[in-house]
This record gives sequence, C-alpha cells and structure tokens, in this order.
Amino acid sequence: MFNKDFIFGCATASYQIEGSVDKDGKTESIWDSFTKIKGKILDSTDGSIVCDSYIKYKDDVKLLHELGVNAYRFSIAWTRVIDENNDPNQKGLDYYINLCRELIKYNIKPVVTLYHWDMPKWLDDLGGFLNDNISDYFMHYTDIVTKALNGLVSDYITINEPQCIMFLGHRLCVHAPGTYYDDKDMLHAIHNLLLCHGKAVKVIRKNVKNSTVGFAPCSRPPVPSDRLNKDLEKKCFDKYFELKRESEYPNLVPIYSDPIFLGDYSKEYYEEFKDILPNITKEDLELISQPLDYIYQNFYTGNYYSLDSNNNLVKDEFYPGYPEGNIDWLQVVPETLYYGPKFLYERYKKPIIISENGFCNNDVIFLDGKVHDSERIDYINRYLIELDKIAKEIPVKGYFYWSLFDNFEWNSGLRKRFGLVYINYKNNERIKKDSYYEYSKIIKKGGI
Ligand code: GBH
Repeated sequence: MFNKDFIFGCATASYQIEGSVDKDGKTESIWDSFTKIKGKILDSTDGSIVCDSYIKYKDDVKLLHELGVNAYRFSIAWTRVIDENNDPNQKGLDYYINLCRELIKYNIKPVVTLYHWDMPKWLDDLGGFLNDNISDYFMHYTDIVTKALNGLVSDYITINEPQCIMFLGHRLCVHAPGTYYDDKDMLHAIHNLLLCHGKAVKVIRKNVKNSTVGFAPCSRPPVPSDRLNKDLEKKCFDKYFELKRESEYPNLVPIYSDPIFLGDYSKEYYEEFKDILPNITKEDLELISQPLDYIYQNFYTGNYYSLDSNNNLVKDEFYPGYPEGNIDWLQVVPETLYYGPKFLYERYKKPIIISENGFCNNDVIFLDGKVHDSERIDYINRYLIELDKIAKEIPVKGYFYWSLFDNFEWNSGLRKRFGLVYINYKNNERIKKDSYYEYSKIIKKGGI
C-alpha cells in the first residue's frame, strides 16, 4: 500500500491525442510535417484525428474521474499557443484553460508537460535545438503558458524524454524532425536543451506560487538478476550512470541528469568529449541546476545483468519467447520499478515520481464487445508490487500510467496500443478495457 497522499495518475501528450491539427490558429509542428513524409510511419497514419481530445476533452475528464485518478499529466502543444510571429494565440490557450478548469472541477490535479516533442516547424526551420536562441524562445513560451494557467496549474514538467528527442530524432532519425547530428552538434544541442529546461524553471518559479517543477527523462536501468548479491547491485548502479562516447550516449541518464541535479557534467563527460565540448559557462550550469522538487522518470523496461566467473558484469540476453509487449523494445522487467527509482535516489537524492509506465498490447474487441487485456493487468500489478517495495525504502510520490487511451505511437503509428481505454479508429468509439477497471480498483485500495 502506498501513502494516503500518493499520486495515482495517467499520462498523455498533445500530438498523440488531440487531433484538430490545424484548428484555431495552430501552426504546423515537426510531427505534422514528419508524418507526411512517405515511409516514416509504420502504418502511414498520423495524429490528425486520433482520440479527438481537442474536441472531446470533457469526455476525457469524465473517463479520468470515473477511473479515480487524482492527477492527469498532459502536454501543451507549443504550436497551439504561440503563433509564427512568436506571439500568444489566445484560442489555443483557451483550450488548455478549459481543460484545466474541467479537471479541477473533478478534483484532478493537472500536471503539465511543456515539451513532449512537437516543436513548431518554423522554429525547427530556424535550427531547432542547434539555434542558440532556442532557450529564449522556450522561456517566452513558458512565460505565456504559466501566466495563462496561473491559479489553475502549479505542477510543471519542462521536457519529456530528452533522450528520444536527441537519439531518435537526431541520430537514428526515426522521429521528427529526423535531421542527423554528429557528436559535436549532439553535445551542443543537448546543452541548449538543458538551457531550455533551466530558463523555463526560472520562469515557472517567478510566475507560479507554490510550484513544483521537474524534468522527465526515460531510462532502461540495469537490473541485478540476483537481488541478494550486493556487489552485483553496485556494479549495476555504476553501469547505469556510466558515460562512454562509443555507447548510445544520447540515450543515457547522466548526460542530462548530472548537470541538472549535481550542478555539472561528469568527469567522464569532459574526458570522453574533450575535443568537441560545447561552450559551457558557469552561468549556464547555474541556470541548468536550479533546485527541482522531484526526479520524474519514465520507466517501461530494464536489462538484467549477472556477474561472470571473474566478477565482471554481463548482460543477460532475453531468451526467445521472453514475455514482452507488442512492441519490440518492451520486455516485462518488473524490477525496473524497484532498481530504477532506487538508483536515481541514491545518486540524485530527490523524491521520485514515475511519470510514465505502461504496456503495449495487441488489444482486440472480443465477441462480447469488450477488450480483455489480461497481459496489461498482469504488467501493472507486477510493476506496482515492485514500486511498492521501494516506496518503503525511499520517497516515491506518484505513478502515472501511460496512457489513458490508445493513441498515436509516433513512428509506430496507430497500431501500437498502450491505453486503458480502447479507441476504435473507425468510428472514434472509446471502450474501457479490463485494465481500466483494474487500475481503478488499485487506486481505490491505495495499492496492490
Ligand atoms: C514514451 O517513450 C513516450 O514519452 C510516449 O510519448 C510514448 O508514447 C510511450 O513512451 C510509449 O512508447 O533502448 O530498447 O528501450 C517511449 C520510451 C524509450 C521507447 C527509448 C524506445 C528505445 C529502445 N522509449 N526506447 S530501448
């Protein structure tokens, strides 16, 4: 059982659920244009309709209310609230104001993500994260949003999954905008992204009374295959925070979280990248490392590790047929929600909130008209059991299930379903899955 004030929520993101991509003065985002390029999206779908949340937000809130969550994490589309002259668009702001009012009516706390990947196209055309003014644009956007939502929202997350922005968007180029960054540009862009975060935190603290602020990276922690072996656990911890140039470093934890929580990049960072360091000033680091309230983190899966006969850490391969979701990267590793929070807390010493955790299932509507997603139910239970264990050792403040409903799963399109609510894309019908009722029961009980 979790504490009485534990946050049980659900998460979504603007481009993945809203639809109405050119209504009320919304400008084009990098995802609007990326999805138009042939071959980029697995099933050639896009976010132009999806859950129709721009229109049906009151129905969304009803679903949340019946589910019983006390918080809802959603993101704001920069393109709705700022126009191409960098001026505010009141109609776009009104949508989020109305959504927040509706949530508050039902006692659901709005938790706002400022950037969940849908950058205005015109800003990307100006260089995106490589533009040294990007953090001033982001600061301006944050100023407009926090003023418009003043009195309605006090909880903000600046940026969702910087790793995906950089690695998927600018290295593998399978996400928007899909422009390749070499190592030098990559570090420069990461530094600018951290400055976006830092300047936004400053604005939020200035504009919002009693604000809570965080940053929401994702990670795939190394998980000891033997829970009793402390040496193995220590080596998994070290592995989690290792920073090597030859690894998929834009995906790693310390390159973002060290400057934010520890005030500087690590020693390894300066050594590994000494020939291509961006310009890092003392003022930058001060901006980036302003105190935050929580460590938010998106956790879906992890990797098991063992020790070989020489006591060296080795990764266990997942055997063929290992339990996994209906998407290639999502193996069922429940201990992720034990060791992930534990390791983060040990290094960064702040209360933890799981900003996303969820399961992709090959959901179908059964003959009885219902969606029986027992695998998702099993996943949620297994993961929450682990979270409950670690919550007895360190401060864990909340959990957001990804996602309220099936939605646009980026380059995987509409075929990959993570929702507690099924969306029938033929007629936009919403069907509560079995897992919706299960999560609701868990919330009512206050745990597993
Ligand atoms: C999150 O990203 C997003 O925030 C959300 O928008 C999305 O819909 C949701 O999760 C479900 O995908 O190194 O093997 O893990 C997904 C997390 C992390 C998944 C990076 C793919 C790369 C492969 N992603 N991961 S792996």
